[in-house]
Amino acid sequence: MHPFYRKPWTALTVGGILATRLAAEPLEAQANPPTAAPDIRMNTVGFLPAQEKHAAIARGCTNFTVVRASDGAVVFSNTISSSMVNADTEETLWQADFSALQAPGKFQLEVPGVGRSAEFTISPLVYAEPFYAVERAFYLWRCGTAVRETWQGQTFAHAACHTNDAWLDLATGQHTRVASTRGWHDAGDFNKYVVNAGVTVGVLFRAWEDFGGAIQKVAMELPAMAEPTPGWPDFLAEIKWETDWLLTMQAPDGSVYHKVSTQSFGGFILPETELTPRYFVPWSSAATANFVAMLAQAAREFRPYTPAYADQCLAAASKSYAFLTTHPENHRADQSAFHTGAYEVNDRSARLWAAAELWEATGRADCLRDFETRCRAEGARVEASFDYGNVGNLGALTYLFSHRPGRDEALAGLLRTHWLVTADVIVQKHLAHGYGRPLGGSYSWGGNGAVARQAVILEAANRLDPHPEYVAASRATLDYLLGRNVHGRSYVTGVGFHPPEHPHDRRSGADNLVPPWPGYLVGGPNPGAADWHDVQADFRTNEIAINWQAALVYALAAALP
Ligand code: 9MR
Ligand code: ZN
Repeated sequence: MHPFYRKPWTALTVGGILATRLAAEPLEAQANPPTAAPDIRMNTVGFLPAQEKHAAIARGCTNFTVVRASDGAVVFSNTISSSMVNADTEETLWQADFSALQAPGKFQLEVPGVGRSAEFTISPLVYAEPFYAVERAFYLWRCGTAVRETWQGQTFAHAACHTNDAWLDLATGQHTRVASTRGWHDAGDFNKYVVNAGVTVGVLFRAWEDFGGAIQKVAMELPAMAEPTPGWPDFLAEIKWETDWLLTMQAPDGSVYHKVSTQSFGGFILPETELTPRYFVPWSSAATANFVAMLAQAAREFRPYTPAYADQCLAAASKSYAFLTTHPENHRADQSAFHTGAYEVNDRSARLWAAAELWEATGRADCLRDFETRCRAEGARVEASFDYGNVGNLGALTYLFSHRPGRDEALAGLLRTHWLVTADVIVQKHLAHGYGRPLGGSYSWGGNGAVARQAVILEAANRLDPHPEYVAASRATLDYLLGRNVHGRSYVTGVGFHPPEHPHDRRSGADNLVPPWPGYLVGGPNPGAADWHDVQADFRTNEIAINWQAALVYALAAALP
């Protein structure tokens, strides 16, 4: 059905890296029978005309039609192409393929003996509205200001919050407040964590670099800001809200505080009513390295709009890089006074990313050497899935697509090969999975974000070596997250069929509105393939978070016209 023969499986042994990773994959998790999911499970937002179109049907069937939503006229019919046992959910799934239907419109799938699907759209613009909602969710996460959104007839809003951030007491022992406002709340909680900002900002900037032209066509309707200066693209203005905060996280010696946080998680109240003191948390080398990478990248991306701000970002990045070179050991933050998100990770991958970004921003030979030494030491490794704790892929991308002279072309070539092999494995996992999930049967906290982040790997592979399977697998991240999954539901609030209603989000729990704040991706099934519960208390599967959200912004941006 899906020819993907370009690379032989023997390629898996390149560098010995991927073969090892595959062997180390955990066994498929135990499945829980899903409750009351519809039998027809598919992306219920819809498809681009040329996109592959698949539905998984959880009841025996032999043929199906696609009908026009307005009058029920049959526009397409086909036999069921195959049935298969999906290992991670232990279900037999019948596969409907209607990729050949390309005409724009609103449709439903109709399966004799099973039923009708929710409505879906085929249109070149089908992802513009989801992109709007999912990107605007960052604006709604802004700390230190009032925000407001009207979505599907409801207005979601809160007043300016956490305007007293933050106390230095627990970082330096000084009873002093230093301004650390702005930034985004991390997740369903209101704290601000530098390490998790790293992969978030890195992936957002990557979206801008890769799809900035398409992104700019979607008006984000952000409130007018005194700064950045008019003429900034909304997408970059949104990231600047975060970098403005990040700049406050640098200590005078160049180290970077790990986070700004209450000592314990607060209750389900609106952020402006959370008046518990918030503190700077002692520095960590992981936060410092992420800071260097983000601000070096910011300098590069912001320079065309505000050179002075770009200079400020670059100076900050350079100062913290100098600090890191004199503190080569992994230094954990002392978080003993805190019970909030730890994000305690080894700094190795962030140091590699930082070196790549500072090289790309400045051309400094010492930074290039630093990156290449680290990259070689890692065997030019490419991560098959990445998140806040392993951001090396972001450094690899900057290096791979750089136009600067001086690279070790043999190393670049090896990295490129590893990248493509990694992408090929993702394609194979996508094809072997009953819901086309590009992460196969591996589930973890925030796994939905990890699914979306596969799009970053796949789209880069497609730029390195264009191949329609990469694009198809990238779009399959959207299919899975928008309904082609064991629950037959969208995992994004306010978007698609039967989306999450009770995310672990303090704003949603505290306001008096029935629907949750819109546009947010929930963490998703974990530890089993079907272990997702649309229950507010379930922070393990039903929380929202900036790092997962940024990945979905990327996957959607890739599908904008
Ligand atoms: O995404 C994080 C996940 O990888 C960890 O296993 C989990 C427990 O430490 O924490 C997750 O991050 C949460 C953070 O600690 C606090 N804010 C909410 C985040 C999403 O659940
Ligand atoms: Zn706030």
